[in-house]
Amino acid sequence: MTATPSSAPPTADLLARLADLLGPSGILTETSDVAPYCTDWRSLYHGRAAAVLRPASTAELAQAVSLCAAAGVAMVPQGGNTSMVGGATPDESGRDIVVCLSRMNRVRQIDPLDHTMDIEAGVTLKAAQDAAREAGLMLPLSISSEGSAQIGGVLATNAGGNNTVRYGNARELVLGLEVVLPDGSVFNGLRRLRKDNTGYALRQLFVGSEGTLGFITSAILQLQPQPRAVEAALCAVADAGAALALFSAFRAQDPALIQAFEYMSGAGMDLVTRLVPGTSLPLAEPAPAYVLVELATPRRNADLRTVLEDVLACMFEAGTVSDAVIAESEGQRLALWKLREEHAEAQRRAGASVKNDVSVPVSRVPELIDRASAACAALIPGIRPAPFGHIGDGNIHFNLVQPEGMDPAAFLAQDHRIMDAVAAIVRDLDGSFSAEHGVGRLKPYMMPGWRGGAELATMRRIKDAIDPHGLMNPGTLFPPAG
Ligand code: 2HG
Ligand code: ZN
Repeated sequence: MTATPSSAPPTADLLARLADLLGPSGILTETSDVAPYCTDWRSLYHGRAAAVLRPASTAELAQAVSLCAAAGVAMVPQGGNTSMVGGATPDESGRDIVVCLSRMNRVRQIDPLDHTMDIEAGVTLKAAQDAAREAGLMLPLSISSEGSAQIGGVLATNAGGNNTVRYGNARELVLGLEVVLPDGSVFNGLRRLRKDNTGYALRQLFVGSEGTLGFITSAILQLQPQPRAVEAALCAVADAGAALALFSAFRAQDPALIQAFEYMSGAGMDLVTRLVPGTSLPLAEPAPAYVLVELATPRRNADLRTVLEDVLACMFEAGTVSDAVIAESEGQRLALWKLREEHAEAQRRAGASVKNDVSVPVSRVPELIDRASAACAALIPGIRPAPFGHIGDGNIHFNLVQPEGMDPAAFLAQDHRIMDAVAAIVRDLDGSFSAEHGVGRLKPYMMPGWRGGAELATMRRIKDAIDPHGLMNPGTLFPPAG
């Protein structure tokens, strides 16, 4: 069933019934209204859709899904449309219906004793973080697209990001989940229990399922205490090996203090400071590579600054760090983060780029960067590797910017060659071809080689059991069965 989605085009009668059910704010059918939902933000995919549904409640969504399922119409869940892999874009058939939960955007409750947040799928991650902060707590999930990304999509893709090193991926934050299943029935697992050993942890099946098993409509998320002290530093290092030596030094001091540990190449930083207005390097001179480290603690009277300075002093002495700047104010801390968060935007401004969101065991990151840089240079002379990312988790965005002056389309036409060359090295290092961005429509072709055999077969059996007619997000995650 996963191979050949046998979906039907929606009839005028179905669209009329959906319009009756959802009201004028709940459905878009004009081509110009639907168009923005048919392209991903990277502009890799340009699909078509018969309509966009915007239900206002779980009950409305459940009824709409029942109608679509009875009519055999395929549905594409879309949150903030920030997928890196085209995971929320309809195909070109024009038969799919896009479903957005942005009207379901309430933070229903924050429990200060349970440290939980009861939240609907359409809330942006940024709004969820703000709500937690206002309640004196912290939602410890942070990604570059948090201003647009919505909780439903963040959970459906098991987002990672800058704080995974301390708090885990989105998966680790989910205590409970409500899901509308592909037949319109509702799985209400909105429990806030830390201990609940009553069979399969179904919620975890939907986290990371990329919209192929149902619609996540709301969740109970685990919160953390709000940090009282935060310290951030940008450090100049020679390479990824030195970055890992610095990581080890902070871990040896106190792993519980490390809130983020991010790597940036000199080439990537150079693109940011040249192409993104309002950025500049706060160090005396450019370095081959950089680390942005952030320490945080909720403890009163914690002297984080001394911890940071002590570790950096040792690392200066050892020659691991050649220069560093510590943020002296919240404004400076945000300016350091801007240098990191603008990497994707700077690369977009530099022309076409090919992204490899890969992970390897942390210890093997230096080898990954060296070998993949050499392999890509041999493939396309002048190609510009700009690796950066969550080195503390072994997750590097091994992105490659087109050679100066090359036709962007000619560069992108080589994307599979580039991705395959990097993937071969990642495989050799026991890594993964997608650490946090997922599979989407871009990478299903890699699934048989990496997850084939019993693993992919089991995923297909789960898909077929929950979505027997292949109506949920067709073309995503699964390759055509051969
Ligand atoms: C990040 O860490 C995102 O900033 C995006 O995962 C990375 O542009 C990218 O490849
Ligand atoms: Zn990332």
